[in-house]
Amino acid sequence: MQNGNLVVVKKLEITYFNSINQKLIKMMENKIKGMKALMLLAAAAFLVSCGGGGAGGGDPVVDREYSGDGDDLERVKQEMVAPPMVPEHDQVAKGGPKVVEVEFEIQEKKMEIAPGDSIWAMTFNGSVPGPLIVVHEGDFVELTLKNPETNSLEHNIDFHAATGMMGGGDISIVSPGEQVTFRFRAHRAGTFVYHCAPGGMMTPMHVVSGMNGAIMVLPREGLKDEVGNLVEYDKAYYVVEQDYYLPKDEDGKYKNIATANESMIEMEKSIRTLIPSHIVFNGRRNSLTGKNALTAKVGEKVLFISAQANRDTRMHLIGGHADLYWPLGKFHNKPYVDLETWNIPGGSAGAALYKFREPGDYTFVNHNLIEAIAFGAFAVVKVEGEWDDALMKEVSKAGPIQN
Ligand SMILES: [Cu+2]
Repeated sequence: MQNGNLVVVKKLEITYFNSINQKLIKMMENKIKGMKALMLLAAAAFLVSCGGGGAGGGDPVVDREYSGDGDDLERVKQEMVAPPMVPEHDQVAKGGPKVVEVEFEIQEKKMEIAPGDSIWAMTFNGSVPGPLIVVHEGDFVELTLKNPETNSLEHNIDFHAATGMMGGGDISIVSPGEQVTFRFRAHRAGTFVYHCAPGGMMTPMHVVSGMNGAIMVLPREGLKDEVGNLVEYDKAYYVVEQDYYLPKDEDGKYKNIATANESMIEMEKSIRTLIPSHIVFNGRRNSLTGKNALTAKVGEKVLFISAQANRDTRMHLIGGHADLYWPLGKFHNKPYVDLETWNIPGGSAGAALYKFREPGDYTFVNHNLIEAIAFGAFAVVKVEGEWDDALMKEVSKAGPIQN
């Protein structure tokens, strides 16, 4: 019996261990299958992310090569318009790459930036920011920069969208009475800052005197949403934050400065505080409010192109969102969705798209609310259309508390 029992026990043990082993083997197989599936999923996700965000038709960014200097390409002239407007352009490129001719005239001028406060501004084409340039990936930008002899300082331009020669800064230095022309290939898609960079302390001083702006390089096939479909905007606005550092006199009042040269001497001290006196949108406080407010209609998709050439900022549309925000303004990155606030690091430009769904006044702010309200970094978007209860409904108006 004992032997028999032993045999039975052994048999049972063996059967038991076999079944355990089989279970283990099954689990291992399932795990491997699962891992294989996960690996396949990850590979698919990687390919999708490349497809949605891969640059230049899937070529790895670091392997891209270029040929031709643009000499034989079709030429078109782009008429510059003052901010917040953007120049006429196609969202999807028609035909092959072109040379897009752009002309900037540098204007040094006294400019009021808040009631009673003025700065000796340095500008491209007379506005702060300078005008937005819009081209397509692969186009060449051919800029003619004119420095009239009525100006008193040397200037140039550094395009963050350009490659080499300090973004063009080294080959675009112009003294009063001179002009210069250079060309660069816009070979990276996205929104990019440009600014004056004459060297040394002159660089930050010219930038915080208003000499900055942005260029938008659209993918030739247009913008893609988060699932890779073409997304077209109904209108675009160009809203740029500017920090100013107005020098003060012994009484703490802003100095009334007579010349651009004097402004540079005074500002060398005030910018070192790192504390702006004014932070505004499009050059001056209330430049985009009241009768100058931005406008849109319910159902319209609006592209907001923003920039800050010097400090970090954070854009926020009170009562709205960004449906799409291309990370750091670069269109071959898959757009983020559903944003409340989007960052613009100093020295960069950003792009966000929003479809307005309710009418009303939306305040577009730098969501450091102190910088928005106390310093002036805000704009207003007036939106017309029908109210939609599906998104918000006023259930009862404010009244006495009911028990
Ligand atoms: Cu300059």
